[in-house]
Amino acid sequence: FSMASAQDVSQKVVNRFVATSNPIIKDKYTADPAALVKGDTLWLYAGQDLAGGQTKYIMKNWLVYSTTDMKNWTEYEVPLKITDFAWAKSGDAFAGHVTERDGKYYWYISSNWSGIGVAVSDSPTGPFKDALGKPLLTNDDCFASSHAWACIDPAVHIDDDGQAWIFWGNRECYYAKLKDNMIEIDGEIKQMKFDKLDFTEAPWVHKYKKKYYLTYATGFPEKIAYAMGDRMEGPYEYKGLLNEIAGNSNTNHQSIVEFKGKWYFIYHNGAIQTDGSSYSRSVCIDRLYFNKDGTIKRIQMTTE
Ligand code: FUB
Repeated sequence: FSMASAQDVSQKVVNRFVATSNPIIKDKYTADPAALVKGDTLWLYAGQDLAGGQTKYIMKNWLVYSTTDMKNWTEYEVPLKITDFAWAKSGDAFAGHVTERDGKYYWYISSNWSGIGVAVSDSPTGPFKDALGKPLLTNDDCFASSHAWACIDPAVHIDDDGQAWIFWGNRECYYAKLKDNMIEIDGEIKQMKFDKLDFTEAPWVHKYKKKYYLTYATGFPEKIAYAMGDRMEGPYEYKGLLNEIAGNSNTNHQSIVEFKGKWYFIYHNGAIQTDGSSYSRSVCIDRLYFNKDGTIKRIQMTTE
């Protein structure tokens, strides 16, 4: 168990700010949040939207922030860039997810057409280095893939028995086990299927009171839906929507974590007044509440 906290990291701090309203980051556009809770710190990883009013993605960097109270935030120097992956360098810094095992931090990333990669660091702030020099997963690993973008949006969940699982996909949802070294797929790649899985992208798995929750973006413009199961591999039962189209953004990408006894729904919208849009998004945080039967209440998207 690593106790790395905001105080003992080596990467340079580039900014400190107080966030009392949504979007929490206002000096840059940030998208595809993925949070990691370690000890008393919540680490927030996101892609940076550089489009500035243009109507296409321009995403070259991933960013890292930390907080111990969900109000005071620290931003560190850029920990990872698309150019750190030689095989993906002309792509964009699409959604990723950072997880920790045995004191090492693994950042699973995607790029729009090159595949899913993994970078590793001894610190939650990086610097991160491409662990493989090639993709961990490509479109060829997505056997049902009928289009070029199936291989994006990785999310990893280490189960209570220590087994790590990776989920990913666009239009088709895939999953596999990871080996203990976290940088190799273990065994078969499978496709997630169930009755009402109208899956667009952005899978995320969390666990609450022994139940597994698979959340994902559905439709387009996207809303976030969720399904519940008793095992990581399902079967999952569709339970409904969690949020609506997130202000002015076609995409909607969630990260769900428990921090200091409270559950949070972290996502992005396009709400910054001047030129917030589908390509200039902003990370927001709202509370997530469970009902007594384990279902999740609709998220109230707030400006607070
Ligand atoms: O940010 C680029 C892509 O848009 C992500 O990979 C998707 O989840 C969507 O948010």
